[in-house]
Amino acid sequence: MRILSGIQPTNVPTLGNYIGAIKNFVKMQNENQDADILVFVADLHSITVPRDRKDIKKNIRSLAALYLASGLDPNRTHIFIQSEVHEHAELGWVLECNSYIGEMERMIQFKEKSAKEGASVTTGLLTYPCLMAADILLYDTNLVPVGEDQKQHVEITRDIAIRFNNKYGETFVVPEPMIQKSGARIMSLQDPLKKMSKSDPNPKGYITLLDDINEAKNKIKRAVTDSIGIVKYDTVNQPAVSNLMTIYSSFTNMSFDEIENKYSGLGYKEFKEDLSEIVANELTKIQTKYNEIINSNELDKILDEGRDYASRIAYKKMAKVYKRIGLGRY
Ligand code: ATP
Ligand code: LTN
Repeated sequence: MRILSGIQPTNVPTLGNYIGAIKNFVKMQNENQDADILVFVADLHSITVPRDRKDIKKNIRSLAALYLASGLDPNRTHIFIQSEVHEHAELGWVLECNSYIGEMERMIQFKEKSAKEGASVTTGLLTYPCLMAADILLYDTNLVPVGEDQKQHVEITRDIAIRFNNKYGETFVVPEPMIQKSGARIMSLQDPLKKMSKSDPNPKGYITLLDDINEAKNKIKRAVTDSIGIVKYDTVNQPAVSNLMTIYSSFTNMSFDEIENKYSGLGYKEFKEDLSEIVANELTKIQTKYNEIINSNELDKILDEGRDYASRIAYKKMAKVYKRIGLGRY
């Protein structure tokens, strides 16, 4: 079985990315000893909107180090940078020629992001799901661990794979998304109806894995709640507290019932104090490891190994794709 996922190196990953995606990669790594696992830095994806060169460079290395600091083990998981395996872009093009503008325009993320960009929507923002499909299909991926917002992109990947197989003969494995029951959609700390996002213009809405520890604690303490005053998991009437409980539960493995019992009769203050300590402990652990890794040669060795491993698989698949279509001299 093969498991694959990636994250865009836009800004530093948030608690949402950590709980919805990275923690899940680590869990799958530790629970599936026989699986072949690839996790990459989706740098080609990060240029669908304009980015500063220096930021891209810094974020790529930083994301790779955060994967390791979060518990990905280079002896178990191959970590690489997407643009260093050129077949991603090549297969992306082929899949663009096997998908339709109408289906790309229906993607929720395209609708949301293009609305934000106004007049300067790039073609890449529209065709992005074809590149994501290429990332997945190049490696005969069975399972794709992602947060809730990426489900639609894995579904379109399935559609494209089935369509290609029907047209050219069995070429791609049809993948399944792997989305956790709890924590797949962490909400903003300032607006519980909005997804926590690393590109939110208001930094109080999110905590990144590299935030200053005191600042992170303050963001929890100042997170919006409601006037009901009871720690209760009720996403309809108490979405903000429920979101904080999801973060609490994800870091402590306590159930919502257990958390409700622990804080029964107490207000939000105690709950938030405890949660801010829990988050601070988790961030401190990650940041300590991150600081050991970020400037090491070890990181480059790991990324070289990951690139070489991924390239060997991607090269073969690409030759098969060209052969099926009739391109080149295969
Ligand atoms: P951006 O704001 O730059 O679009 P993002 O914060 O939405 O970024 P992505 O790089 O698109 O992050 O996502 C990386 C992974 O994290 C994906 O698997 C995505 O589903 C997951 N993810 C993103 N935001 C959340 C969230 N708020 N809760 C849970 N999972 C999330
Ligand atoms: N589009 C994803 C990142 C991503 C990805 C992938 C995830 C790019 N390629 C392949 C899983 C599999 C996002 O989070 N924005």
